[in-house]
Amino acid sequence: MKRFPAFDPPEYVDWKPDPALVRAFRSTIEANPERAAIVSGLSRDTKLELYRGLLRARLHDIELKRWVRTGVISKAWLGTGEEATTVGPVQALERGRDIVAPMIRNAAACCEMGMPIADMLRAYLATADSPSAGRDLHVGSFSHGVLQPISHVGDMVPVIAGIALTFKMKGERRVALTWVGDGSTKSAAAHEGTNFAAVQHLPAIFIVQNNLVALGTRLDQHHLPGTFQDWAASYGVWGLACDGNNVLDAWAATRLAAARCRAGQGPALLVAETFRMGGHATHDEREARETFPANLFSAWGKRDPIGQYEEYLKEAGWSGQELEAVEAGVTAEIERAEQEALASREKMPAGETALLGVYANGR
Ligand SMILES: Cc1ncc(C[n+]2csc(CCOP(=O)(O)OP(=O)(O)O)c2C)c(N)n1
Ligand SMILES: [Mg+2]
Repeated sequence: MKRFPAFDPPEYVDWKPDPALVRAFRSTIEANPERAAIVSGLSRDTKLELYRGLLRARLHDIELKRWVRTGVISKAWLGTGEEATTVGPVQALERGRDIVAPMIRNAAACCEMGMPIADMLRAYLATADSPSAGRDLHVGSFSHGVLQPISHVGDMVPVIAGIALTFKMKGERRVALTWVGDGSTKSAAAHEGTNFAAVQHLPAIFIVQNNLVALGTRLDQHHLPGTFQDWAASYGVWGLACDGNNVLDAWAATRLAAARCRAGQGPALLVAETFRMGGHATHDEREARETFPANLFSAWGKRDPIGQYEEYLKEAGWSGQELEAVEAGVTAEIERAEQEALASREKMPAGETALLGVYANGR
């Protein structure tokens, strides 16, 4: 895809495929017969839809960065480098039936569940026609199956467990999914919710999104075991590890997890390994670079989920021009959304509307 020197992590600006990593991308899927079998059944359209989702996520974030840089907003929380951990799993669900609860790093889930991109951008502008009518930049939409997260990390785990409980009680073959950051796994709510889902055999998927950092705290400072290898087993839950930078692997792992949930086999805990290529938000990108040795950024930068997937698609027969045409379509989609969202600034909410819809009966 087109690179954006003013906004991309420096590692992406002159990104070139590394042949060994391109091979590893393919062998990650081929090495596991179950995942290889379901990936080999993916249609060309679905593969392209995954690509479209990755581009949408990246370009949505670039737009927000542009807004920060030009003073439209003061700050944005981005998922740069972690797009595959969100886009693969959401596309593996039954959209229209299943429920997701994205955290701030998973904004792409909203778009992939069908929420308009303009609404995502309006949430940052706090306009009256934004999803929370200007009250909160956390975004959700019940009608699209997206729960609006609250700010407290880990708290969506018991909420998702509760939703999965209703699916089970009503005998509905639906799945509820949320992401839990490596840092958020340390919250009491995440523990309670995971354990509740485990003992009740609920159709819930928890994706531990291990991006090696929680705000300014490195994984080795908050997680003594070093990895999450034993996390699922410690709850007695079925689990899988997946490459969070490989959209096909994340898709396939979620597909397997969802099939188990629908068959009444209880929850799944997926561990997706990835890396935060920016700061916690746009305000601390420099500090984030000081938090880790530079070679970690260069190693993960080479595994850019979009660059790597483009190489896979080219090997699978797509031409550069075909991929560029897809990108042009997504770029136009984002540009339209940006114009729509900016136009909404004429509709800022009146202060007293902050009290509406908070308590029952409008009081
Ligand atoms: C209960 C709670 N404690 C602290 C915070 C402040 N906070 C917001 S995000 C964050 C880091 C979360 O790290 P992680 O779970 O690894 O997710 P990541 O940001 O890396 O995606 C913290 C500490 C919060 N929102 N909620
Ligand atoms: Mg983290």
